[in-house]
Amino acid sequence: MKVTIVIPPYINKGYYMPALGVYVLARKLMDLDITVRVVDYSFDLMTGKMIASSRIYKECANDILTDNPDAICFSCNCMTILPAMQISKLIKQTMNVPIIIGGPIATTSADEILKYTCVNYVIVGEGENSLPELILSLQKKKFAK
Ligand code: B12
Repeated sequence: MKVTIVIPPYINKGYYMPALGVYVLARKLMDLDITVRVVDYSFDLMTGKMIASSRIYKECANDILTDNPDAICFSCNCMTILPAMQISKLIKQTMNVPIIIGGPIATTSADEILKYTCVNYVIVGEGENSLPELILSLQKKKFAK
């Protein structure tokens, strides 16, 4: 099972720190022998590896799909949820892979996020227990509610 966790692109050059929650979740999944890739497009924007342009969401979608993940998780706040939705729509045009949204905005606005048809699951609150449970359910093809 290959899982990609995505930090969407958000430009705020002087205001970046690694997302602790994402790495905690990655570790939890890796402890279950799940292969995890973390991509941080906010970091890539800050360092200049990625350039802000009208093609940025397409570039992110293509990059996420390079290793053919079995599930894609987005860690989102109020600034990164819309980039995540743009990227998810492009991903779904290419591949029907489960898309899971978590992070502070998932906790405050789960019902709104579920209105996007490109989203399969929203996890509310801390993800240490619920994300591994969901990924294991997907692995066993027992779809969680
Ligand atoms: C430290 C911090 C920062 C730091 C580091 C941010 C970072 N990279 O994580 C800095 C100063 C850079 C920052 C910036 C911003 N922040 Co800030 N920040 C915080 C703060 C104080 C703590 C975050 C933290 O580390 N928590 C501890 C970790 C372990 O928890 P966590 O990140 O939330 O992750 C857990 C869950 O959210 C969940 N989860 C997270 N991702 C995922 C993904 C999946 C798939 C799943 C299932 C679960 C899941 O599981 C994780 C483990 O339990 C919170 C307030 C708070 N008390 O939480 C605000 C907070 C997250 N920030 C907020 C905001 C608005 C911002 C900015 C947008 C501000 C701005 N205008 O620029 C920027 C965004 C930067 C970016 N690139 O996205 C808001 C978000 C509100 C919302 N509803 O979205 C918060 C909640 C503060 C608030 N009350 O307004 N922030």
